[in-house]
Order: sequence, then structure tokens, then C-alpha cells
Amino acid sequence: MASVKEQVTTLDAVVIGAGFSGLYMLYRLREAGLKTRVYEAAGGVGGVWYWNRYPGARCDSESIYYNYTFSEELYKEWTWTSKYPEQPEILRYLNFVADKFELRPDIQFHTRIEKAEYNERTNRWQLETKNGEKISAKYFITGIGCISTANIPKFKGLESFEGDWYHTGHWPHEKVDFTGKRVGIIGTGSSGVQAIPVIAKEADHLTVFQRTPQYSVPARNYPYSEEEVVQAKASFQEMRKTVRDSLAGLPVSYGEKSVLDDSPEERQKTLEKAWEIGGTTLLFAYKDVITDERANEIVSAFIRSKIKETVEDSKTAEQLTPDYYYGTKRPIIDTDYFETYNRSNVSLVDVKKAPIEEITPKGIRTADGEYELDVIVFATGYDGMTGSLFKMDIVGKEGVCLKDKWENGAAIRTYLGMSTTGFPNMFMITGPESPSVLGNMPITIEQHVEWISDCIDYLRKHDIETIEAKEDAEQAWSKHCRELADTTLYTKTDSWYTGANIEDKVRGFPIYVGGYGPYHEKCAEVAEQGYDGFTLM
Ligand code: N01
Repeated sequence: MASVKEQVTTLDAVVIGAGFSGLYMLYRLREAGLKTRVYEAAGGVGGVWYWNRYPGARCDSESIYYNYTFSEELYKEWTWTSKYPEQPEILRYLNFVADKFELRPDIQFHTRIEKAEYNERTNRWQLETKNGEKISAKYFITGIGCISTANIPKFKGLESFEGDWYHTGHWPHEKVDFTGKRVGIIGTGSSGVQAIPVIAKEADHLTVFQRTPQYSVPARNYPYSEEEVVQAKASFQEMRKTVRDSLAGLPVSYGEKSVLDDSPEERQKTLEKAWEIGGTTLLFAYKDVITDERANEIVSAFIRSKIKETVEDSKTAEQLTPDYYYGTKRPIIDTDYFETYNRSNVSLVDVKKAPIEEITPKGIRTADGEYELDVIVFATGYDGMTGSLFKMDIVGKEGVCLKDKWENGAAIRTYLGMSTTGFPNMFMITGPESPSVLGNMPITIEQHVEWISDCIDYLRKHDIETIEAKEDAEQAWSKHCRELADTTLYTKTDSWYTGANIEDKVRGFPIYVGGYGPYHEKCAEVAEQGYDGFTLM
């Protein structure tokens, strides 16, 4: 009998990841009659929602839009409890989807794909798992998320720490009990801002190690009323069309006016109203918050004034005051974030002024001194956009490795953010240079999945063996993405969008900023024209 290592599993399509992307991709390809298998490193479905179990983890898109819209029946069967869904509820939802569509038999859990290599002789992808299992498939599809590779900064001495430490994106399944503990948290992005108020309520003392102060706006979460639930379900068809044609997968668009066209009084009224509604309303209140420095400064200054009003200690308030362009890092929404600094058991350490020098057996030493801790929480984010793609050894035609083709991130080139020249029959769901992370992910994921499955259907119906992006189409798309990004303020701020959060990573902005609606139109046009910009053989 052949050993596991000698056997080759032969499939039509391999999908990596069992989050929002992989589950729907599997559903569509199976419906189309393809022998498909999803490989997932985790022990269950959920993707980021499987791993991100940290206290306070919740989504920042409204729940009635942060779900699949491909099935009206599914939409109507599931009921969200509050405006911003908590991680356990989203994970229950994805398990519900997996059960409803009987997806699990075609998902192989606890299996990490380490290598995927294109064979030009057979026109097939040869894949290898961490434990040596070999797979052969015609189509290779990544559904690995844009922010799923944890960034744990290489602080000297971490291994010497005598307490416990966790990264928010790899949280244990069991509850971590902070009662009576001195806790330190590094990082104040979306994860840190959500975890800090919750940990502060439980810990004996919480020390926040902050490198960059952040803008954050109250989420104003609340439980949905029965009436709201009924209304959402009744408007399914309308909602589906609106979010799919929208700028960011949500029923919002930028205001029609410039901030600069309003009088200071009118402006104050508009901004106060947006602040009261909460969430990301401020970002969309005017048309030019993200494109005009002066307009942005007015909105940024408004949020800074709110921080000053909220935080009682003036020195702490000052330390918490950001000075980048609001919205150019992923906008954060919170529940009692700034209020938490008024608690007597919370203190703030500015590690830009006095950087972390090392982790000691007893805690964290900055340039200012040592902080004794029982637990350290790393809310230090992710190697975004390319981290998970580069973790795998993806080898295309002529033995070219994806990481080398993209010069380790310095020269990312894709066509539509879904494919890249030299890697035939490979598709990336929400890859670099797609609009993905600038909006409500499930909506952009659905569009990618549908485009990819329609494309594969087309290839099969027309007896086409391979599809590959043409070099000129790829160059034009990448140039278009860069030119659009340069019309905004995004590129002026260090963030995980630009890769500046990762030591030695080359700075860029591999995201299409033109909005979901226009992007969807472009993809549809390419398909209607017989996959214009691709070589079909
Ligand atoms: O990560 P981040 P995140 N020394 O990169 C700091 C999504 N998400 O996990 O800003 C000291 O935003 C870093 O400092 P700086 C969402 O898209 C969504 O919070 O680089 N500090 C920053 O403060 C989000 O944007 C939800 O100077 C260091 C923090 O760590 C994305 O995931 C919830 C450091 C990292 O912030 C990532 O969010 C959670 C160092 N060496 C996440 N290295 C919701 O839906 C990094 N930092 C609500």
C-alpha cells in the first residue's frame, strides 16, 4: 500500500482557507460539479473569526450587511442580535452556513498547505501539505484573508518572560482570566482598542504600551429590536443590490459637499450629528475627508477635541492625541475606549518616546524603566495583504516564485487583484490590488467568488485549459491602482495598508481605492468581453 506521502489526491480545484471566502468558493464550485476540497490549518471553519477570540472582539461592519447575500433563504434563516456582531456570534453564523450547505465533508481541517507549484507539462497545480500529503488540481484558489499572518515584533527576551503572553489573532479557546493580574498590552489598533476596555474591567492593573495614538469613534452598538430584524429581512433584495453597487459594501456613500464649503457652525452641527450616530459616519459625512488635507484636518481636529473632552488627565489626553490623517489607517470604532483611561487601574506608556528595549523575565523594559507584568497581550497586528501569500511557497511558470516575482512586496503586480501573470489557473480571493480591505469584506468576497466560479465555468464550457493574465493588462491595472491611491491621503500615513508596520517590509499601497461598485463593473466588463486582458489556451 502506498504511504500517505506517495499518494496524490486528485481534484479539480483546491481552495485554501475555510473563512468567508473558502466556504462560499466551495459551495459555488461544488454546485458547478467540480471535485473541490478546502484545506484549512485551523480545527474549524471561520478564518479570522476562528482565531480572533480576544476579549471584546467584534466586527466593525453592521451585522445585517456583514454576511452572505447569495442566498435569500440563508439571510432569512439567520438572525443577528446586535448592530455590531461579537466574534462568537459571527463564528456561530459561519458554522451555521457550513452545516446548512453540508460543506464540512469537503473541508480538510488541521492541514496547512506549504507549497503550490504549477506544472507546465500537465497544466496542473501540485500542492503539498505540511505533513507531506500531495495534491494535484487544475485550479488553485487562495481564500487566505488579507490580515491573517500575525505580526509579533521581534522583541529581545520574549522567551525569557515568566508570565503568559498572547497575540490577539491567536487567542486560546479557553477563557484567559485576568483577575488579579498585572496586564500589559502592546498596540492600539482595532484589536487593542476593542480589548483594552474589556481587559481593564477584569485586570488588577492594565498598562497600555502605545506607539501611535489613534482616532477612534464610538460604535454605539445596541441590540436590534424585533422590528429592525423584520425590516432587514423584508428588504433583502433591495439591500443586496445596494451593497453590491456601493462604494464599500455598505449602504453608505461620501457626502455631496466638501467640508470646506460649510460654515464653521454648519460643519460643527454635521460633525456632532455624525459623532452621535457613531461608527464610520464621520468618514462619509463629506466628500473629501480622504482626499483633501484641509478637509481631513477639520474632521481630525474634531475627533481630537472629543478625546480632550473625554480623557480627564490632560497629560494622558495629550499622549492619546493622534496627528495623522483620520481614515488613512483603518478607521477604528469603539466602546468606551478613551473613557477607559479615566480608570485608576489603567496607565498609558508612550513607546514612541521611550521605545520597548526588551521583554524581561518580569515584564517589559522601555527606555524609561521596567514594567512588571503577569501577562502580555500583543495587539500588534498583521503582515497584511501579502503576509499569508508569501508564507506559502507558490511557484508559477518557469519556476518563478510569487515572492520573487513581486520582489518581496516591492513590485506587486496583479490583474484585477485576482490573478497574476506567470501563474495560470491560480485565483486570489481579495488579493492585493483588489478593493477588499477598504470596506465590508463579505460583499467583496462574494463578488470575487462569483467571478472566479463563472470564469471556471466559461473555461470548461469552451474547452479552455488555462487562463493567465496578460502582462500588459497586469501592468495597466497595477498602474491604475497606484495612480488612484496617489489621489488620496492613504499613502501619506504609515499603516498595515502600506506595510510600514512590518520591519523591513517595502512600503506600497496595493489596494484599489476606486470603490466596490466601479470595481465590480470593471470585472463584469472583462468577463463580458471574453476575459479581456487574459490569455485563454
Ligand atoms: O492591528 P493594527 P490590529 N512596538 O496593525 C502597534 C482588522 N480588525 O490587529 O500604529 C509597539 O491596526 C501598532 O503601532 P503603529 C482591521 O481591518 C478588525 O489592531 O504601527 N507597537 C498598532 O498600534 C484592522 O485594521 C476588527 O505605530 C507596535 C498596533 O500595534 C486590522 O484587523 C477588529 C509594534 C497594531 O495595530 C488590524 O488591526 C480587529 C511595536 N514593535 C482587527 N508593532 C473589527 O472588525 C505594532 N505595534 C473591529
